[in-house]
Amino acid sequence: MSSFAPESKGTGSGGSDASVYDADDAEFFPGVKKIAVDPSAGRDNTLVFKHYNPSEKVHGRTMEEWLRFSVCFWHTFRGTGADPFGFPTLVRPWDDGSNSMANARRRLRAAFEFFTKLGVKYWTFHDRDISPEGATLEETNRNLDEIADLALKLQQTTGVKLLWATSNLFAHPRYMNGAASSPEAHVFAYGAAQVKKCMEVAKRLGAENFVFWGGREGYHTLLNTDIRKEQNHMAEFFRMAAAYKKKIGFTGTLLIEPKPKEPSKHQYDYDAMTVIAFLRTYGLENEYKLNIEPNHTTLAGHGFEHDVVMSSAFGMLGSVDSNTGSPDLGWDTDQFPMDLKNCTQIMRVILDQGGLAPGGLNFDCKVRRESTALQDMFTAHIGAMDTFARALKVAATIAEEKLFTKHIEDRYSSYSTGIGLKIDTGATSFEELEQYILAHGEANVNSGRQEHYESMFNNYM
Ligand code: XLS
Ligand code: CA
Ligand code: CA
Repeated sequence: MSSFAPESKGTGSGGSDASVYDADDAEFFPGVKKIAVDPSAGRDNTLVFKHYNPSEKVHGRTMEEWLRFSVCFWHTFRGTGADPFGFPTLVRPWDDGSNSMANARRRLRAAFEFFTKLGVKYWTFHDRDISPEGATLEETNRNLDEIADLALKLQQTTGVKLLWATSNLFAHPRYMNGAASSPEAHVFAYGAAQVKKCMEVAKRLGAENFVFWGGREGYHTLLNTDIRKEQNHMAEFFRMAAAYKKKIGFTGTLLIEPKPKEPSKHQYDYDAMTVIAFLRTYGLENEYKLNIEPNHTTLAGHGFEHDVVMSSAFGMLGSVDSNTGSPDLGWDTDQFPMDLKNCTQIMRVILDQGGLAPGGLNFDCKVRRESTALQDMFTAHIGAMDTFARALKVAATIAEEKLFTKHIEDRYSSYSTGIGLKIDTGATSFEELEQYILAHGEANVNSGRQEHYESMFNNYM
């Protein structure tokens, strides 16, 4: 691979000549060829795959089939590196910083070149990151339709598919008090109209899923909030979305993405079990599954893989926003997942449930604001894809050797016979259990052997 164009490196004042990228044959990442697979490449070459080989078979399927990687549009093509303390640092030569339709088209064409060179088969977007909001809903919808036409054309020429679309119901000031949980009905209606249109576009682009993330569906103070009314309204919103999906014949899976806080102080979709309880409370559990983001799981005070394990155990794991937080920070840093042990825990669940399709591993991640070179966009994704490829292989070995399975079976074996089997199958009562203890006396409790299991897990790395 040759080097990138000089203007792509580092910060700068940004593309006053962005229109050169309007030409049909414009290349956005000059010098980058399709990323190669080369396990023998040097350790300091982070622009090749050393482990991810899409056609390689692992545990009965190709890596591409197990991993179903997706690039998100918002961080990778709309992220600027701005933070509450600093101005944008990620200046892309094709992006003139404006909200024009020409800029939206350039970003989209750059994105599809990126997906293709990286070798990823899926992408994801929010309606408002691919096309600008207009002065009225009619104008906004026209913009979205025009960009969706281009997206469809780019999908057809590259073969890249849409993993999921979602509506941004949190950035516009109208949503400051929430959308589906807004105290104002007019705002609720606006959110519904926006999702209706986005779902139509998702259908047109063949989206395999549709995500709802409710960053502003929560509260900042209970002093002004009717929490039961707000959640009743959210349930109505989700009921109407499921009904509209059926009405238009959209076949994608509807997914709710939990997060405990940020930007709301308390978000109603707190974590996997909260969302599952919400869905069951309102009779929506057959219409929705969950999109789990490990960074959000850790913000909820759980371990990295907790929500993936929980939602899968209850048949509700639909897709994964594969990213990570920083264990030493308490907010949503959306970093690329580079930790082999963490990713192995995720892949064990995915293997155990027989795959994630129609969901996937969506990189809801952003390069650090200090990672300003265009090639950082590639190395970040390649590094995470290689980590997941290794994790898949380790998880496959764990599944095939069945050591953990056997240990866990042994640990619960007292439920396979006698009184244990009766408990397990719901065939006993408090009276009978009391008689059992009177007859058998004190319990003899076994060691949990946590360190043994941790060492065993280490032995696979
Ligand atoms: C924000 C969420 C968001 C959803 C899509 O924290 O991760 O990006 O994935 O709206
Ligand atoms: Ca996410
Ligand atoms: Ca996040």
